[in-house]
Amino acid sequence: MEIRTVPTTPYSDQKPGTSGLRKAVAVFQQPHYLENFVQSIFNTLTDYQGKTLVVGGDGRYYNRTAIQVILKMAAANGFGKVMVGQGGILSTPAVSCLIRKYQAFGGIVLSASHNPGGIHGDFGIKYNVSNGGPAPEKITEAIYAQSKTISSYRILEAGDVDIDRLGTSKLGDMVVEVIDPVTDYAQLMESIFDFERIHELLTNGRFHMKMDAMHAVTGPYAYNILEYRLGAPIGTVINSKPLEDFGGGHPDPNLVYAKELVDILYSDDAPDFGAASDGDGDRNMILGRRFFVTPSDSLAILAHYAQVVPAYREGIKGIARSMPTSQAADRVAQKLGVPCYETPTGWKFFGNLLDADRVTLCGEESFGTGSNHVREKDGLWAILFWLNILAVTQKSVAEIVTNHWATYGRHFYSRHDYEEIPTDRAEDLMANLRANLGQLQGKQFNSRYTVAYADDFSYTDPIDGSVSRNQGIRIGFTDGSRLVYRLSGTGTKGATLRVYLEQYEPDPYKQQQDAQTALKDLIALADTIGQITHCTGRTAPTVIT
Ligand code: G16
Repeated sequence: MEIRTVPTTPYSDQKPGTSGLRKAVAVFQQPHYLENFVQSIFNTLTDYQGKTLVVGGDGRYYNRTAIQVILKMAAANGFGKVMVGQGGILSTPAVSCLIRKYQAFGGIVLSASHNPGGIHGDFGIKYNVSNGGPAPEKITEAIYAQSKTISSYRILEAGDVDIDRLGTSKLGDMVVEVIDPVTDYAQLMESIFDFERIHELLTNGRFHMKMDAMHAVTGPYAYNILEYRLGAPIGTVINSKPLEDFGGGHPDPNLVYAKELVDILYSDDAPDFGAASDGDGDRNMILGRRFFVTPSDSLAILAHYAQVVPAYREGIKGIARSMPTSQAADRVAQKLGVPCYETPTGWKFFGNLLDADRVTLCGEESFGTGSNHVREKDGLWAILFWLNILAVTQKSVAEIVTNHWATYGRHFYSRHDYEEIPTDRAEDLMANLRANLGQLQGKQFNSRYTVAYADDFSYTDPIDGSVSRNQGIRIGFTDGSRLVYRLSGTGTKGATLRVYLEQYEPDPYKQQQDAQTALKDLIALADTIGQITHCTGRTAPTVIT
């Protein structure tokens, strides 16, 4: 088998976003596009010769094609071994688990996460480092720099590897091991949670749940863990077969896109518990009977109950949340006497804090929660955590959440997304906000809202001192309310403006309102300050979560 060095020319648009490079499939299908990016990754790495790489994806269209290319390029670039999930399947948290367990050099995850898939959908690729987490900014910047000057890539001239059959084969000098995608991850979950108590809950005949895998990667994991290992009734996991186009759906577990599950949980004979996860299995949505748990509240509640879970019995070291995530978790951290860190959006910012053992739990408003067990957010982990809490407390989801609000106060929270707006308009809106920050300080908008601070969030990593600027406009009010504006780093069409709204309510009698009603005045203020309608021409958001 011969190693070929193929001449190529750079593409100018290979800058990784919040989570890797995400583009329409058609973009990835351009000549050498994928190869350029993969070689750019390899060019930034040192001392990987002979070492192991983990490769897998969420099963979306182009996954299998990309894996064959990556295998041949890994062999040509000198990796010693690639571990690949059978059928090309590996969830994002499973990749993180495998890198850590087998001390691999790194991993490549093929996914555009919650973005739609299929031939007309999106594809994505991200590199994870040896701690199992997403490459930090200095590496993604280096990959981007490589992609702008690349002139050739290396690939092995060889036939395709059979990735559907478990076992080991050779590709040139490199070993390819096709592994079961689920086993190692399921064992990790078993080592964290009280499987006996969860088994009792799921088989007592009184408790009912549904888990929507949205035809994405979590299906085989959820089936194995919930139905096979924990004994939940067959049919507990719906839409469990991963499909290349996610069955035409949008594998984003929120109230809009997980409609089938939401309808079940809001029906007359709704089960007690509902959960969904996204394309690559790292996000989660938690529902009770006719009850939605915001991801921000979920993080705070997991932190409050952490000690019911065997792995966290000794208590947690600290919590980290992304800046736009509500401050509900901060209150729990304060009560527990542990630190709470505020990081920019993107799971990669949690890696250093987890490695340094400063935090145990992390979470984001974007339906992501996780812990120090891996270095990615983890959808099924969050679902098992909730089941563990429900099994131990024997309370309903609604009781748990409303008790939490009564104890700590409620952080009313919502995110309004304006999708596919022209990029120049979105950038103008942000530029105007930035330009006006100085004038906002101290300004009063009505009897309730006086600006306490207004800034463009900047983060200095407490471990390595690296600084990340321009991470979103924060406007905080004297009553503790907040407005945050930022542009998404994961969209692939135009720009997506995200407006995050948060308001604190300590009075239990006022906590039962619907969030949109409670936030009504703040929503209006977001338009006044951000000039959203004026700049975008939109009078309403595309998605409200
Ligand atoms: C990714 C990141 C998350 C981030 C989310 C939304 O999630 O890993 O940290 O919160 O995108 O980012 P943005 O607001 O920039 O669109 P995923 O699940 O898409 O990989």
